[in-house]
Amino acid sequence: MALLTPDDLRDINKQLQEADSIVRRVTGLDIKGICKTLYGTSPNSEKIGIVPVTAGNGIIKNFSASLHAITQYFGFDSFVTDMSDVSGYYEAVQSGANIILMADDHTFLAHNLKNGKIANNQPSTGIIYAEIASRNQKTDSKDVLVVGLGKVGFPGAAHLVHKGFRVYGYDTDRTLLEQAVSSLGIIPLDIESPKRFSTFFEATPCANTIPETLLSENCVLSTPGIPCAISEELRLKYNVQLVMEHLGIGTASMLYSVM
Ligand code: NAI
Ligand code: PYL
Ligand code: MG
Repeated sequence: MALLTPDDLRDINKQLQEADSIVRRVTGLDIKGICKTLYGTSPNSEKIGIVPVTAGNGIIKNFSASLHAITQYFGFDSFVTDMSDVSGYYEAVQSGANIILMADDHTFLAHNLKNGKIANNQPSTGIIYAEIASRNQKTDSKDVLVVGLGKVGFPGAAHLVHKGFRVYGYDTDRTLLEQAVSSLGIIPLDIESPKRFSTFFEATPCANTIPETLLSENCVLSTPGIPCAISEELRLKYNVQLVMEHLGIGTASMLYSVM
């Protein structure tokens, strides 16, 4: 998976406030409201232990501190352990954590030790960004384009199909696209005769993945993908309502899904 850099996490509180405000504008709900309706759960005095992990590429500067800021932003009681790895896990449990948040280079998990539920960041992120796209208040159209059908995009596409949307899909990996077509019944995007969309869900690690020919004025683009799927020039030209944030929305989705 593409790893975050400390730069991606700069001003995480500002990123969250801006994301919350655009999510409200696009859907009428804030991020917490989306999580509550999506999972039917609410916080119940959970205490979250955040454990830094040194495996693989090691600690990402600001990662644990950002998770601390994110969990506080959403009103959770949380702390970062002094120790890392196994010792940090032990410290978290000894200090009363009932939800553990920890990530190595492959998996970012939330584990609720009370009820046994566990969440993985990739599907949790795909599902919440797809849910936000599905709540585009500015259109009655049931058409949505999903770009990128990997570990984040595929679960998001599945969520949209289950919600009754007509899901068009595109991935540069033909095998993944064919899998999504056969298992989810999504419609492969015909690049030769493009249609314009009012709602997009994008999950790729590449820039400029959405060509101008597909954009319509005031469309919603909900994307966890880093870097951003459209240029600033196109965003301004089409007044694209861009929901894009680097860690917090996906983390909120994970936490509400394990309550
Ligand atoms: P992945 O590698 O499993 O899937 C990415 C997919 O995008 C692949 O199937 C690839 O073929 C496709 N792709 C690449 N270039 C494309 C293009 N130009 N057009 C169409 N498809 C293209 O990666 P994963 O785990 O699904 O992550 C996707 C992105 O989401 C990454 O940038 C990752 O860093 C980011 N991410 C962001 C999170 C957040 O909270 N903001 C959380 C998790 C992931
Ligand atoms: C969770 C993010 C979203 C995008 N890429 C994922 C990523 O960067 N994963 C790596 C997380 C490593 C954290 C490190 C630490 O500081 O504890 N082990
Ligand atoms: Mg996010």
